[in-house]
Amino acid sequence: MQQGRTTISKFLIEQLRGAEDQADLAALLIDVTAAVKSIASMTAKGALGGFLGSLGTENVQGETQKKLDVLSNDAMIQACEWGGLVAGMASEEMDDPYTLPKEFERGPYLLVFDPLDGSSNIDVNVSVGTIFSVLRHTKIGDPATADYLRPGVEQVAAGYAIYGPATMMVLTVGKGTHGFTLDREIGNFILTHPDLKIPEDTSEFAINASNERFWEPPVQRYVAECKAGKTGDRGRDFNMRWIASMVADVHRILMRGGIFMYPKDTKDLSKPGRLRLMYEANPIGFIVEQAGGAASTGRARIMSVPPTSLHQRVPVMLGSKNEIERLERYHREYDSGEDKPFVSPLFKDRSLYSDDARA
Ligand code: AFP
Repeated sequence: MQQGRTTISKFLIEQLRGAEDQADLAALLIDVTAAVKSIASMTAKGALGGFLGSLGTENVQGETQKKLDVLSNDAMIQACEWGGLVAGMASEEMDDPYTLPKEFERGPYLLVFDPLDGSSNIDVNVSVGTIFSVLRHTKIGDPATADYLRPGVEQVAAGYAIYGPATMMVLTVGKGTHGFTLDREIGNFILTHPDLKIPEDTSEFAINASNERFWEPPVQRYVAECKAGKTGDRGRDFNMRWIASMVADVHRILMRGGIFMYPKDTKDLSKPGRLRLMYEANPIGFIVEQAGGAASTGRARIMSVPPTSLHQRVPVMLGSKNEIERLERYHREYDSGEDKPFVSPLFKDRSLYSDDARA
């Protein structure tokens, strides 16, 4: 299809042509693009629209809700609830799944989303995004929470919008990962990045390094080697980035390679990581895998993790395939006791881990 001319609607219709069991999927994704255009308009207005600042409320994650968190959530609900394409929706901003008003027809899909990812960046005008995941719903009647708890391999579509200097959407229906840029003059997304591919190797990593002392040893080992650069085992220098909007860090990785890590840490033992499986790790994992990358918890493929709750968190490491495979090897060597005792440069000659640390 023609780069620079093909609209997202035409692209989706072509990609899904003939896929009978996905007849309505293109229509649902087009409804999602309508919500994204609305959110793009609000984020672009910033302070002029009165959209900045917090509401003084907390979401189910215990995180302060920004005005735009709730407004973006409303935009996704209003664009997708009436078309007879979804049976229900779930979101980072809603404790429980959304039951459609009784007047609306129920459809064959479940839509799960983070309406505004990176919202702590919105007040400082740094890129934020929307992440979405589509699952089939084959049961009759309104879905129960348990009906949403499907592993990432069962997603039929996933994607994100990034509200940056340009507004873009990147999505997959299982046939590669493709990028579209919003032409604000005509109000349509145009195919600009067909068949995105993540380079298998990279020298750029993204992690919130302030958590270093809380990471597991395999992650500390990996990051220490990146920081040691030419002087260490890797024999080459690495660069580091951390935008603190997952969508923005992931978009960079799709454009030029890299590895993104939000690992499990001991800062809050009740949380096995910060990122949520159903509406952050799974959809981004699908996008990354379809672009030739890998997405792992460090010990398992993210998309194979069996969900146990709607807002479940998982450790996330994703991007250039060869780096993910190295990280997984470090986790295997640590778990089996094979790796040499790791002495973090943070602790100089004192061993960070006494023998009982492995217990
Ligand atoms: P917010 O939506 O609360 O800003 O969180 C964004 C996010 O879930 C993800 O997009 C970032 O990669 C990560 O959190 C940033 O976490 P830190 O603030 O701990 O670096």
